[in-house]
Amino acid sequence: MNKRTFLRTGLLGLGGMLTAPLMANMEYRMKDPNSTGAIAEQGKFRLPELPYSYDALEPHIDARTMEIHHTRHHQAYVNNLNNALEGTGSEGMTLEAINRNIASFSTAVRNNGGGHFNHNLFWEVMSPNGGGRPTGELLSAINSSFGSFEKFRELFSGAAATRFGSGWAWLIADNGQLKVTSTPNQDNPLMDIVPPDERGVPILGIDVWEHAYYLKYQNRRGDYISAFWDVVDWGAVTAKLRSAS
Ligand code: MN3
Repeated sequence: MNKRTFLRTGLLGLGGMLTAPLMANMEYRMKDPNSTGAIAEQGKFRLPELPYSYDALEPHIDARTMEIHHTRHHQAYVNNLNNALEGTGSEGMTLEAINRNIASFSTAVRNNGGGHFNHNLFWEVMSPNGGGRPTGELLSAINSSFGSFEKFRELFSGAAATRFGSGWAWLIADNGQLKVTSTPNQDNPLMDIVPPDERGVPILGIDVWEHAYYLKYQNRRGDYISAFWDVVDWGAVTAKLRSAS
């Protein structure tokens, strides 16, 4: 019996004892099984395991960067988020719900809750079998929103290159329409503090903090952005587009 089967069986066994918020969490987990770390277990968020090894994205993203990024940076966001949420009465809220209602939380929750959500997404949209071009419904949506894949790629790379300092560039889904946006620090397009026309469900994101590329690329952010396209998992992005609509 794997963990998910156990959770589902346990859910049936508990029957009417479950509260509504917990039911909502379970629903979310089953609908989006990729979002490991998105549900607090025993009141604590946790670092998800990567679905590939640290050296899997070589030569595009090096193993040492991946290991430090995951075990130090992402782990720190998780730890700081758990500390910052203590006593806020947020038990039972998903990571997504916290991000959508970030205006009602502290700056520490904004920075670290954003950091945890953003890195979960980042690991999920990359793969050693990535790269190439999107197909099917994702390609159709890109074509209808941007004109062509090449035009989208240019816009996204430009947003990533011109984000001053630390932050992220995003492809977001907003009522069936796709948009390219960027946010500073660990903000993201789910957050209610982002201007309404830049808000939406992120389906692809690139981390342009220096910690994401400095060991291999030093100050050459453009080279890192070019390399990112070779590891994008278009299947994962398509799945996120589906669950966004
Ligand atoms: Mn990072």
